[in-house]
Amino acid sequence: MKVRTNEEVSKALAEHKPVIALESTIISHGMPYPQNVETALKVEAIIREHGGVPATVGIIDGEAVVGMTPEEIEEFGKRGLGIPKVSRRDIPVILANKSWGASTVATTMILAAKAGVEFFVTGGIGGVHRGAETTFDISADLEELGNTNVTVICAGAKAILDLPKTLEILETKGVPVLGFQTDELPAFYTRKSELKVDHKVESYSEAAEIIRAKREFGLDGGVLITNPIPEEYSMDADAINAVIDSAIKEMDEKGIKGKECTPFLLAKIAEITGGKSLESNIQLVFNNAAVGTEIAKEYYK
Ligand code: PSU
Ligand code: MN
Repeated sequence: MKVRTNEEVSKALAEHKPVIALESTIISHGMPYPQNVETALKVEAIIREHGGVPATVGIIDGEAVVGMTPEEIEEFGKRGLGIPKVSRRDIPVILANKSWGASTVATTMILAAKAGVEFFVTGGIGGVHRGAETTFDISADLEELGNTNVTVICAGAKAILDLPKTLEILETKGVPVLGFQTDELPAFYTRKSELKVDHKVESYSEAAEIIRAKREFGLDGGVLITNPIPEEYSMDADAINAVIDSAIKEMDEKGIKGKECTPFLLAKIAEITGGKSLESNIQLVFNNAAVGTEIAKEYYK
């Protein structure tokens, strides 16, 4: 399969410079317009300031793209939920129909790996949903992390998920879960979850060495680096958990299922918190972009 990369990305890959993939579902389904576009463009700018090359990923007219133009990013943001959210299972239909598709974490990893991009920065990953013991709703992101050779830098996973079960699946799939300067799994809006990561990394170079060890040994699959939200933007745990509980209750009452769950919950949480959660969400992505690019720089040194 052909993946379209732009000139800047192709050149950086050939020269073993740090290229950082970014997902498009966070733009179309994760945030409202126009903050989604502003955030996506600012994240690209932060990556450049730190000496990396950003590559926003998605599917455009049936073409897999690793490195969108600002105009394409704007289009993803404007069309929002009008663009289908594309996880691994959806890729063939979108390619065959020559349509647009917003890449989830799973799909972004697939396209990044095909282009030869090792690093991918985002906000939060999908995981095991609460109640998965009856619904079987487990994000394809976890399967992808188990199989595909991409390092994902995120702020942990939202408490809309069952975090202990998410960690169990990651263990089963053989995914190292590293904490950047923390031994506790960050829970997206908050720095803490009372769950331990596999290993605390103290520095960018330590993280880079672990990724290199996995690649040199030929162990296929991803590496997950969890980076806590900066203290000044972190939310009160009890308050945000109450919001999450009520959002999940409304989702169940409305009978929302499957791929609609995560976008519904993200929008509901932003609505209930009056945009406060959105501000935290934006700031943690900025922070991940900075940390992810620094780790990538160490990796390519
Ligand atoms: N979690 C977030 N923000 C997001 C998502 C998850 O905090 O925007 C998006 C990502 O694209 C992720 C997807 O890959 O939702 C997971 O959806 P699902 O649970 O349907 O696999
Ligand atoms: Mn799901």
